[in-house]
Amino acid sequence: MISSKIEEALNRQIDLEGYASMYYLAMASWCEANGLGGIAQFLYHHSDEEREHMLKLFHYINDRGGHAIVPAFSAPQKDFKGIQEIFEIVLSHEVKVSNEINALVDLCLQEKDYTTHNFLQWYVTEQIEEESLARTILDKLALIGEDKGGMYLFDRDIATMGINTGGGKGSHSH
Ligand code: OFO
Repeated sequence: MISSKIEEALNRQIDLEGYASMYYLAMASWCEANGLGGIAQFLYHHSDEEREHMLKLFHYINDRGGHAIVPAFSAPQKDFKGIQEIFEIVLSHEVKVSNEINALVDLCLQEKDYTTHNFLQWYVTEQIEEESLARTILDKLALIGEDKGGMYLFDRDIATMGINTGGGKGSHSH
């Protein structure tokens, strides 16, 4: 049985993971509408992964005697200046999620909830991967700069990059 304090905190995490899924979906749609099919594919996949992260929390809360709640999501922005802005938002959102996960881990120790602490380790590892993936992409974009040919190749290559490294290992282990 989880305490109501932990239940509330996990429900807040549901909100963050679900919002990430919606936000990445909005980004995917913008890319698809703007002829960036590869990046769109990567972001659609990333959005699916965030939904999986959210669902994992639903099952955990309910299995432990709590009640997982579907939050109201505010609509994410629909227009973006470009790819650079998109991946800057991705990185800053992932950093925020990592901080929240760390705070949750801390709360579990305070509350002596070692089961939830153990459950959260998967998220700790996942966040390291996600932050590093977003940083790698931003580094690549900085190298490409205004080079149209480079962007063409990037759009082609990133489609598979998402499948191989976008948390693939971790996300499918449950
Ligand atoms: Fe759920 O890993 Fe990103 O936010």
